[in-house]
Amino acid sequence: SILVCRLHIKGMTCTSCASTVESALQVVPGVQRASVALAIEEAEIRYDRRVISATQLIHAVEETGFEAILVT
Ligand code: 9UX
Repeated sequence: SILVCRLHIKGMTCTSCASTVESALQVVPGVQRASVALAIEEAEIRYDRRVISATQLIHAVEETGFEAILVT
């Protein structure tokens, strides 16, 4: 039961910010793939919805200190 979601992430200003968010997402149980595009301030995450929800993915981003909003 694999889904893809995109999150808009506020406050990332450098590549290190983007790496922090990307790495945090990649180690979340249920996440199969996560990539962060700094230029468009977005994360695209492929995840198993039997393990984790989009809301929990948002919380995982916010633990790194950035605000996240569900795009799709
Ligand atoms: Mo870059 Mo982000 O120096 O919080 S790591 S600004």
